[in-house]
Parts: sequence; structure tokens; C-alpha cells
Amino acid sequence: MSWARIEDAIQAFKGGGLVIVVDSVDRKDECDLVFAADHATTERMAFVIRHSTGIIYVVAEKDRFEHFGLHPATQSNTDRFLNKAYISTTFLPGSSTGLSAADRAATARALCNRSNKADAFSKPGHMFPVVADPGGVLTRPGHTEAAFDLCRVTGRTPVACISELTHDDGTMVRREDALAFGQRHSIPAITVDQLIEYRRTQVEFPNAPNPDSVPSIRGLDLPTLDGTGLKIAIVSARWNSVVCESLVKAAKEAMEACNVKDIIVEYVAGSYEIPSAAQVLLETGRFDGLICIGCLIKGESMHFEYINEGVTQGVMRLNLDYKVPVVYGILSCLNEDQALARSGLAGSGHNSGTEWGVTCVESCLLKKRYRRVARL
Ligand code: DLZ
Repeated sequence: MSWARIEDAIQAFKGGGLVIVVDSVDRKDECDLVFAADHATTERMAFVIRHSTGIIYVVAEKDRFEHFGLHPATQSNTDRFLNKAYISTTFLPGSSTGLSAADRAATARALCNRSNKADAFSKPGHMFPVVADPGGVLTRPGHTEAAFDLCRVTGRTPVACISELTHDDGTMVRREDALAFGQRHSIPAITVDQLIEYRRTQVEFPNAPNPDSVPSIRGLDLPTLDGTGLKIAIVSARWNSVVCESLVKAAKEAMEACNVKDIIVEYVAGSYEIPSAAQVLLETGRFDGLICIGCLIKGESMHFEYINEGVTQGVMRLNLDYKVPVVYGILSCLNEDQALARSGLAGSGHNSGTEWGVTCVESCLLKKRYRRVARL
């Protein structure tokens, strides 16, 4: 029996299946079952609980755990491998004891969705978060980073579940037995070293396709993005300011959830002024992306039609002239109710600002990716 091809293990993981990951004999010499948390089903969780220690770790970045109000399990880490354990947790809505396979699967999936609120997670609980090193297996060759990297190389939401394989008598499963177990259950088994080798050949991680950082709205699946380091400008109209302010707030929050820290907002009188003000900001070359926010509400004259047309053309021109993503965030509404319903002010829960924030980050990252490839 031998290790699976890394490509086959990646394919299995991408499809939501289990993978066995084995670290080096000089390290823990442990064999873990790992799978993507956004694919955590009751059946898969039950299988893992039955064949492992029963302790299910959930692996992700520090920032994600802290977003849910989780904190380090200890102030002074004395673990031999400096395992970055966070306080255990259970996703409360709909859970019973938190320990059933169904409850633990629900907690795993809930940690994939940043729109869940911190107070929905009990502290302590029955799932055990562990922070992955952002460098993945290239900086720490452990199971935590292997599971995290499997998420990243497959473009899944970067949250995974892991647990150590054990025999029925409670002893730890070692390499040969792990291979046999994998063969019995059609689960590919790989080593951390194989993943390190694979990562060395990778230039970029693909974008996660899953709606995660914010709830998905009417057909637009909002992806998980890391916009660290991006500089974004918002130009907002003051006309219909209650609506515009709510849109600006949602766009900022969506970008902040993607780690964008540098966001400035400039105001102009009405939507008509937006393209020229945006041009002034783009001329500086300081921004990776820009969002135009306004709200045009149809009145009794032709004003609405003319401004609508002019502003739309103006924003498109900026996009093409400056080669910087310029997001069109100008509502064109037939009445006030439509404006309120699209800006999170009518109890619909829908705020278009969220979509525009994520769209801006996504477009900026796309541009950065291709700019880097062009330079290689
Ligand atoms: C004048 C006007 C009107 C009637 N309605 C709107 C509107 O619904 N939304 C908006 O953003 N701006 C409106 N404006 C102002 C124009 O956009 C512009 O500021 C003025 O015509 C001055 O150039």
C-alpha cells in the first residue's frame, strides 16, 4: 500500500470528501481525518467521531475565530507543538447538547459564515478551534496547516475539521494502519510532505467560491475574500442621504469583513457630481478601487432619466480610462419604498451596499492577480 497521489487527495477534498493526512515520524507521527467544514454533514461528522479520538478540531485563521468572539484558550501556551488552541464553542441556534454529530456539523458550517453573530456561539462549547499559521505547511508542517492549505488549494472556505484516527482499543493509528483504513473506506491518504511539495509549485490560491463573508442575496453568491492591504475610496451623494448613508455603512462593513482597513469616504451633492469627484480621486493613483454610491428617485420631470443615463456612462468611462475597478452603486428607484427596500431600511434585510463592497474587493483582487502573473 502506498500514499495517494496529491492531486487525487485534493480532488476528494474539493468534492467534500475525507482525506487522511499524516505528519512526519519525527514530529507527532499522527494520522488525522480531515474535511472541509462547509461540507460538514451529520453522516461525515458521525463517521469521523466513530473512528477518531472523538475530539473534533476546527481549523481556521485567527481573524475568523475572533470575528465570532472566540479567544485563545490559554495566556501562556505550553503545548509541545505550540498548538494555537482557542476557546471551544458550539453554534447555539437549533442545537441540543452541542455534542451530537448533527450539532457539531452545524457548528462547523456556522464557522464558515461570517454573517453569523458572535453571540450565536457559546464559549465554551463542543468544537475545538485551532488557529492555522497563515503560511500554511510551508511555515508549519502540521495537520492544522495541512487541513487549512487543502481548503485554500481547492478554493473552499478556509475552515476545516480534523481529528486523530484511533483504533477501537483507543490507541493511536500509525502509518501502515492508516493506509489500510484508507483503503477499506476509499479515503485517500497523503503526507504533509507531499502537500509541502505541491504548495511549492503553486503560484496563487484560487478564490473561494462559497458565499461566506456575508449572506448571499438574490442570486449573487458573495465569496470569501482577503482584501488585506487594499485602499478603497467611496464617493457618496448626499441627496437622499438616509439611503446613501445606509448603503455606505454596509459597503464599508462588507469590506472590513474582508480585512480591508484603508477606506475613505468623500461626499458630493448629488449623483450627477459623482463621476467627476471620482475622477479627482482616481487621478491621485492612491486607490486600488472605488465605489460610487448614490440614490436617484424618479420625480415628475425628466431629470431622473437624464441623470441616470449620464451617471451610468460616466462611471463606466472611469472604469475603462483608469483601469481601476469602479463599482456602480447608484440605485435607480421609481419610488422611495424601492430605495428603502434596497438599502436595508425596510426590514427586508437586503442592503445593496454589501454586494458593492464585496464586488469592489473581488475586482481589485482579480486585477492584482493578473498584474502579478503578467510580471512573472
Ligand atoms: C436635483 C436632483 C434631484 C431632483 N433628484 C436627485 C436624486 O434623486 N438623487 C440624486 O443623487 N441627486 C438628485 N438631484 C441632484 C443632482 O444629482 C445634482 O446634484 C444637481 O443637479 C446639481 O448638479
